[in-house]
Amino acid sequence: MKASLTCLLIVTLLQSASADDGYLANGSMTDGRELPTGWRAATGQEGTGQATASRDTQVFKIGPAALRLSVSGGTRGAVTCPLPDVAGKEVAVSGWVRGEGQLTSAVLAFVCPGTDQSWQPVKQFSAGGTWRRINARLQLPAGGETPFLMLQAQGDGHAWLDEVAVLAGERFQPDSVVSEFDGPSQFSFLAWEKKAEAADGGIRIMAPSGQGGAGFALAADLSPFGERSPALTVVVGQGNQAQAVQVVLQDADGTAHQFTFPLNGAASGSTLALTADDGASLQEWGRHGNRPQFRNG
Ligand SMILES: [Ca+2]
Repeated sequence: MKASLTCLLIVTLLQSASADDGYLANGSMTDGRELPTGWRAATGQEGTGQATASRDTQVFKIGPAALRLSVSGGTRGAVTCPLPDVAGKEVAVSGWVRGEGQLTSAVLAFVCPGTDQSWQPVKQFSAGGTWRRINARLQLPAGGETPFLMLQAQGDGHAWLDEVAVLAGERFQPDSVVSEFDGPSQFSFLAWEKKAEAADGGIRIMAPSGQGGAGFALAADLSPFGERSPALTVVVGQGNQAQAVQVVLQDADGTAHQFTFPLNGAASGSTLALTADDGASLQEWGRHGNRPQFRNG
C-alpha cells in the first residue's frame, strides 16, 4: 500500500531569564549608538571581503535594538564583547540568534585565548531568517587572557544576536523544548531518504510511505521532565495520507523511547498540537513494549 506523508513539524518555544543580568551588561542591545555598548568593531579575515557590525533598530527580537553582524565577499567576520569575569566559570547562556542570506556558517561562541580549549561554541544556526533560541550551559576554561563572547558568520549575509543573558551556571533552566528542527536531519533512510527537508520554522517531510525515518541531533537534558508527555506541532500537507507520526527519543545510553502521535484524519492545511498517544510520559513510554522500527537521534 502506498501512502504519502506531508507534514511540517514545529515545536513551540518558551522564554526564560531576563537579558540585563549576570556577566553580560546590555544583553538587550538597548544601550549604544552605532554599536551596542560593550561590543567592539567587527573584524574580517584578511584579504577577503567586508565585515561590519551595527546596532540594528529595524530587526530585533525585542526592541529597540539588536546586534547585527554583516559579511560580504565570502569573508569570515566576527564581532566580540570581552567578559573578563567568566574565566574558569560555569555559565548559563540564553538569548536569540538569527541568520539571513548566503552564510556558510554562523555561530555564537566563547573564545578563551591562551587556554587548551579556547573555542567554546554556544549555538550554531542557519540563515533561514528565523529567530532561534539559545539555552546552553558550559564550563569555560581558567587561565589565559580575557575571554570574550563572539558572534561569527562567514559568506554573504547577516547574523543577529539579541536578548542575551550570561548567568552563573547554577541558574541554568533546563529547556522543555526537545527540538525546533532548526537544521537538516542528521540521517534519513529507506522511503524517507532525502525526503525530510529543513523548512521555515520546522522540518518538511514528503515521503512516499512510512517505511523509513529521519534522525535529528539532540543535546537536551530531559531528566527534569520525566512526568511530562511529549507534544508535537504538525501542519498537515496537501494530499496527506499518513495516519500517525512516530517519534523515537534515544537516550545517551542507547535506550529508545517510542511515542505515537495520531493525526486522526485531520484536513490538509490544519495545524495540530498533538500529545503522545495514551498520554505516554517520558518515564512511562513503554506500554506497547515493541522495539522501535528506526533510530531517531
Ligand atoms: Ca533587544
